[in-house]
Amino acid sequence: MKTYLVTGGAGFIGSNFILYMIKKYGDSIKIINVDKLTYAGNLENLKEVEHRDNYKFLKVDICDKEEILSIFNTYDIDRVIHFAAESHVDRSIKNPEVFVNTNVLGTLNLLNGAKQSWETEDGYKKDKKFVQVSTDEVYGELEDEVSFFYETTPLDPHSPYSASKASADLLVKSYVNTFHFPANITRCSNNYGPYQFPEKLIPLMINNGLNSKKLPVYGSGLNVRDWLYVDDHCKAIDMVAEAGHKGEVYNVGGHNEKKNIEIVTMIIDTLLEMLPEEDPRRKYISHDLITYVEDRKGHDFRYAIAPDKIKADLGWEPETSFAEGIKLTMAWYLDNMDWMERITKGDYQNYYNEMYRE
Ligand code: NAD
Ligand code: TDX
Repeated sequence: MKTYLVTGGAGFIGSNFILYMIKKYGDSIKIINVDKLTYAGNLENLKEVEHRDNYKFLKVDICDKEEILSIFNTYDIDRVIHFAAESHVDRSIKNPEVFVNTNVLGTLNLLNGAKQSWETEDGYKKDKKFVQVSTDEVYGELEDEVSFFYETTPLDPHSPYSASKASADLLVKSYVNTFHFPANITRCSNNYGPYQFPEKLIPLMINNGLNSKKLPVYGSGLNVRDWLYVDDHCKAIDMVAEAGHKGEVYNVGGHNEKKNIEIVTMIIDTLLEMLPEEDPRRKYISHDLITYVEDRKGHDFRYAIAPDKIKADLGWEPETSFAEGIKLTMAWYLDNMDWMERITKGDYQNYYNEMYRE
């Protein structure tokens, strides 16, 4: 039975990954979820699995070196799937320090924990793998409408967030080069789906729309992101963990570029399509809610991933069309408004008021 150490498993992608893996492998794997439960971590996402014997949650900060070492000494970990991070670009512009601590030093602690527990006299124990879940933002931005990020594109991070992720990637790469450490790096484009915290574009717009609040579009609204349904991403990570060639980087993208304004417009139209005629919220939902606001500092123009290598090497391709994925996502939020209400109380409300000056 393989044991997975999933870091950041209470966050958006991490919790989707744990649910995906338990659905796929049932009792034949064990999952240890290590999460500090920052504002972005929510154990409610994992209600479905929390009572299982093959799932365990540990409230641990990955910056705590001793705790991380002790986890590796206690459990025989086969796979590290490293999601834990500070993940929001706007927050990194306001407060970069926590991004360096968690994203860089936290990653170093995990690398050291895995290395010391996997090392043997002549290499590493068999079938061990560390997957660093990174981002396309480490490549910087595409200034035109036609080119793509490849694994060979030079790293050129622009925000404190992407600089911290690029630093972590370079540490992983250095462990591969120096110590032949068994790792892969995945770099994916913008994810969307259930359980995403409403500081990110899609859930923020859904939440605001349903509460007849303004829809704040940064700058011109013409910036482009390449959207990937979260389950497709989870599948890619599983495939990389199992079959990724040691030391390789894999880009994971949705072949699905959209301008931000297209996304916001589509959300309004889909809300109107999905809400029943008698729903009182319909009255307030319209394109008039769209409000252009001050641009993000250093706002990257366009991200677009070429996922050719992961297709050629591992046979992975995105399976969910955007039309299908956005409907699944919006249906989930409509069915889980109580989830949204609970997490938008408290800290998030303070952040929102400061960010959008309400
Ligand atoms: P998220 O912010 O929703 O979740 C992050 C999780 O990490 C939370 O549960 C939080 O409590 C936990 N965490 C934060 N600091 C920690 C610490 N010091 N110790 C232990 N746990 C800590 O993030 P997400 O959107 O799920 O992203 C997961 C990973 O995927 C990140 O590494 C991110 O860089 C990467 N990524 C995300 C996207 C995206 O579109 N969301 C795209 C590309 C890459
Ligand atoms: O209120 C908003 N208005 C707006 O116009 C917000 C929150 C965002 N935007 C724009 C900025 C971006 O061009 O929407 C686009 C998407 O923004 P985010 O959801 O903040 O995502 P992004 O900055 O692209 O980063 C995401 O993808 C890469 C994740 O947050 C990262 O963790 C991941 O690495």
